[in-house]
Amino acid sequence: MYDVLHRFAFEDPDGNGEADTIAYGASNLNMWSFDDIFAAFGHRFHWDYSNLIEQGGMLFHAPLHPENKGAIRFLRKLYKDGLLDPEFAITSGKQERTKISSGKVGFYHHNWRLALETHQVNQQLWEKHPDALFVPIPPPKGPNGLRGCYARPATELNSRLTAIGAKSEHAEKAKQFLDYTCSDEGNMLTSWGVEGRDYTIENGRVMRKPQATELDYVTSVGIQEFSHIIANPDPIATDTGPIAQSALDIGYKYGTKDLVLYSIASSAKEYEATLKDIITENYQRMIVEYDNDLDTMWDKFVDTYMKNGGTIPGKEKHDLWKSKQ
Ligand SMILES: [Ca+2]
Repeated sequence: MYDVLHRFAFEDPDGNGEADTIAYGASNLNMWSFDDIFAAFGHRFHWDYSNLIEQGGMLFHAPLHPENKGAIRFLRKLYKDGLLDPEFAITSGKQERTKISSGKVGFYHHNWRLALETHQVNQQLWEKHPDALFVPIPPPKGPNGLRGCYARPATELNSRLTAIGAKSEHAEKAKQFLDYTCSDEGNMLTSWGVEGRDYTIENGRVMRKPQATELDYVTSVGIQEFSHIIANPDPIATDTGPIAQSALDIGYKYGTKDLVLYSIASSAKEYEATLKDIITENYQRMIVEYDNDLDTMWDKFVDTYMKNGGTIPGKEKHDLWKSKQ
């Protein structure tokens, strides 16, 4: 991975004669941009601050796991060597996306479960670089062969479930309707909207009209709703279909399945916003201030975390988990 990033940064992939490609695009949206890197060093979960890792019958707060230091060391090296966006700590998710869509980013981490959203990145990319394409790749392998990514089954997309009531008078019609949404025509309609109004097809690619990318509009006309409920793994009958499918395949193959507890402790609201800020700030510092001793910074981070209520939501979740064993 390092070598590929190095080539992105220094071998002028867009051929404009300047070393102006950001090898690894990232944002300040917590540590989300580095999810796969942490997984490669043993951090097995989606970067959600409420996640806990089981070890020896005890639950650990994932961000406190010392194995994360391996990932931080790697990210420090990327940052120091000019392979990580030097502005990542002050770049919002939206700004990151603008950089990616402009064709100035070689690699970034995103949730390909949301293939329709990711398609927007490619669509914007094609405006300047018609031959360019972001494609999903398996998560990188760490020094001990570990790798993983966050993935929920396609049937759990957005955690929704569709059911027909046992006493429904129109069960057969409801079934027909669900069947329709799974057909090619129904898929196109529920995924993209009405052709001409919401999208056009150019060179076999779906090009969404600007309004069809706005959440309010999409919600008001019902686009994307049924495709998410049905969670057809191949919702798009264009060249984005195989991309979405390969992303799902990667999710199935490498997705971590050992999530211990995903519920929010009742104390979470009180403490977790502060804790989240502490994690983000300290992790960013540990990457950016690469000349400072990592162990010292790490200990200071753990100390600050604990002093600000770090043990409380963890204990509550631990007790809840134990009660269910
Ligand atoms: Ca260049």
